[in-house]
Amino acid sequence: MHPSSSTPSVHADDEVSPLKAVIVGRAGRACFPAAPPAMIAATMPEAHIHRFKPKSPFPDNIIEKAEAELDCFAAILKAEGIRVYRPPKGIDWLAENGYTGAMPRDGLISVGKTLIEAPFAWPCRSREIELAYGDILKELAAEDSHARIVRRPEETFANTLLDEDESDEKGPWVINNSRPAFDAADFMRFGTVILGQYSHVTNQAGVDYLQKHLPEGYRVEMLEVNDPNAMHIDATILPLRKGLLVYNPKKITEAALRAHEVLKNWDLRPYPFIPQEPTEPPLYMTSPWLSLNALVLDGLRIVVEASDDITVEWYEQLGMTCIRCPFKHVNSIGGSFHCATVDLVRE
Ligand code: DAV
Repeated sequence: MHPSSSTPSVHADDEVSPLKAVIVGRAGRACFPAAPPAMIAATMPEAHIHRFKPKSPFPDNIIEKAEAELDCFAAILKAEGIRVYRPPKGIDWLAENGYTGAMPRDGLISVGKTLIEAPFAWPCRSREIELAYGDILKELAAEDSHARIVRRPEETFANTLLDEDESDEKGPWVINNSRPAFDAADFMRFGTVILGQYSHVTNQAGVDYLQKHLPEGYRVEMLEVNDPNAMHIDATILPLRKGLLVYNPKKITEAALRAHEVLKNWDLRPYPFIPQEPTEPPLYMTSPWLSLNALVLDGLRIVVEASDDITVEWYEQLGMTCIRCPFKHVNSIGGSFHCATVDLVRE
């Protein structure tokens, strides 16, 4: 865990260069995140909406298996020579009225040598990074004097995002613009351009906040996405290597992607299948498009859900080598390999 003084603790400028250091989440005593009914209705699968209330833990057997899958994933990454940081075991999210520590991608984004904590829109997630990742953030700062860690400021805890009287400019989203809000998973790095989407958890003030904290010379550009339930871009687009990106054609068009100079000459491939809803365990929080929520190790190799044969075959046709890892129970509680990680260093 202790890089030499010459190795950075944070330095990532894209999603595909060789991964050298990463955070892998832990589930802990994970619970359905409670949020206002309008937020849940806008973002969560209809069949499970009734579970998103306070003190509603995920089933024990699912959490137990999810934890084992996360450990297996971390072991795969370590065996590849990647430095892996993990949060403490057994955090009681039930007692904290929180969600889980398994999805750190939503709450942290590295850009260059800066690591930014997201001002979550969901109040139940407001202390998630502090509780699960506070010590890791301190360690990263201690290891590398060039790392800049931007913690979530107090003013972003204000609980005004769903207030009616502030919501004139809300547009299609349930949140207003009364304070900065974004989830880090609504953004991806493409060199000095950060592509993102507005969503039910990301507002203009949040985009402005992110832009303000980016290193000099970096800028945010917003994608035109067709997704009335938008929350996180990482099941909509997936860069496989420099110059090749796959996307969900139900949510974004090739033209919308190519409109951004940074993707102008890229090979852009629509995912050619309709991903199927698994029967067990249920996808409590997401669509089956998690096939696009994979983790690229280096532009050649990619970690994919062990049973997802059609996706593995397709990625291999596109020139990737797939590393299979079982992850269905992590999927069940809200995400896949991209969600469960934070890239800290990509060479
Ligand atoms: O398609 O349900 C999941 C994104 C997870 N970060 C979806 C989006």
